[in-house]
Amino acid sequence: MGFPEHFLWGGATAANQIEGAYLTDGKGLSTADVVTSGSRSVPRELTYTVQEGKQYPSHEAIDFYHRYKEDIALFAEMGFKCFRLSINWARIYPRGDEEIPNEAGLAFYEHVFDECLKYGIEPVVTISHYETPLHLALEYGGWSNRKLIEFYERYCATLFKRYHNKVKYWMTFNEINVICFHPWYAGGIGDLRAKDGQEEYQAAHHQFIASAKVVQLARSINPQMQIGMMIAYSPVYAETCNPVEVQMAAEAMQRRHFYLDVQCRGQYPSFKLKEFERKGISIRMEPGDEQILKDGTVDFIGFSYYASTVVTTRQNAEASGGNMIRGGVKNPYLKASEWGWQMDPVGLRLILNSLYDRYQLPLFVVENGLGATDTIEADGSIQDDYRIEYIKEHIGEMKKAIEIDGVEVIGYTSWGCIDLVSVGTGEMEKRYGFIHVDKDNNGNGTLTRTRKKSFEWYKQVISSNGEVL
Ligand code: BGP
Repeated sequence: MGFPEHFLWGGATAANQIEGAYLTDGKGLSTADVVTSGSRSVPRELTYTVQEGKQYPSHEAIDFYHRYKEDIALFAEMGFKCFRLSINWARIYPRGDEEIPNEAGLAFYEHVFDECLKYGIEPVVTISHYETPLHLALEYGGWSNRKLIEFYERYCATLFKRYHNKVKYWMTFNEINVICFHPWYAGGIGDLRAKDGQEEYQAAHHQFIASAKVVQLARSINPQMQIGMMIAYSPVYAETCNPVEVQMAAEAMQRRHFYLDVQCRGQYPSFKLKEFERKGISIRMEPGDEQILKDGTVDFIGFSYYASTVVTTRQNAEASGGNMIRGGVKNPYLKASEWGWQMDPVGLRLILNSLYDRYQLPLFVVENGLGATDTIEADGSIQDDYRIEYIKEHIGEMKKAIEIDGVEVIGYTSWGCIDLVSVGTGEMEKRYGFIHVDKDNNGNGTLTRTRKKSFEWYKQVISSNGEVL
């Protein structure tokens, strides 16, 4: 009973939110390097230079690039079984379209993986997490251009050949469904170029093909490797039992299922094809694409889960707050985070069940956690009981999904296990970590790492394999 014996407990990060060293050792600029923090604006023109000042994520981030040994040692102290990180494409192929990879970039990740493996920590790698080499965005229009498939395949071939004995779990694109909300982050497509869905869905198609092709590629290089998809997934509730609202909620879920259906079942679902027809969207496919999708379905589903959403037919209903992919109205049964994300542990059990019912694939909770402002007490400690409570409740519901419902969950990685730069705010003070990093929104601070109260708590969760919460 309880969690499976080899359950992958750990934490999650993304390269552009932790590494810093944004031009070190031959790294090229990525799309993430040129977003300005504060206004959260993405470049409006397709020609620009990096401005001095506040950049998202700050070009230094938490300097994981130079401090990874210290950080991984802290993860090991907590007993991590795995560590989710991403590879910054522009470290490996600085422009994205060259043929020879940058050896210094490859060596960096090799050292990071070796450091993890030294402690028995399994690296879990996101191949593309909200960054594309900037050159591919400027010269090719990002993922709206089919050429990117070829560049991505080359990048993946390089990674798989180099790391196949060190990395078993891979995910092809972070939150693939975000391409329609934030085409710059998720697809390297400038905001002004994408408006009506045509370009975003075309870009999504290219990512689907790229993902399916590299699933096959990975199998040919080392069949032990497990390639997953990754989606931002959460329940959408109807505000009342009015069937019209229930239908609205179902449609919102279909918008999520589209990505899952293509990547897990290997074909476009009928409801999406009908929607494309109605909206006059036509996806350019090449001969063979349908077969590629069929042959390249994923081995597991990774997903992020933070909060749930409520939809209503009421006009002028009070909005819930939320972020780029959430929205909707207030749920009177739930508390919200400082950023208006409506915390819903039971929602995690619900979606674990609905995903498993629908796809019968192993599930991996690769992001979950509470972004909060932490206070440093006079004695230097951080008493983050609110974070403990959030994670405890979510793990508790995940446990029910496993124990009571029989859902196959292979792991849980808490988002931002060490404080990092937030995507939504571009700043440091929305913190998720078990480990505090001394750096403020203005980039001041010593970058010193300190254990929060939640550090000891998570350590006992892992050592008891989820029995002591
Ligand atoms: C997800 C992203 C992460 C992460 C997280 C929290 O959408 O995959 O990169 O940042 O959200 O969001 P935020 O940083 O806005 O709190």
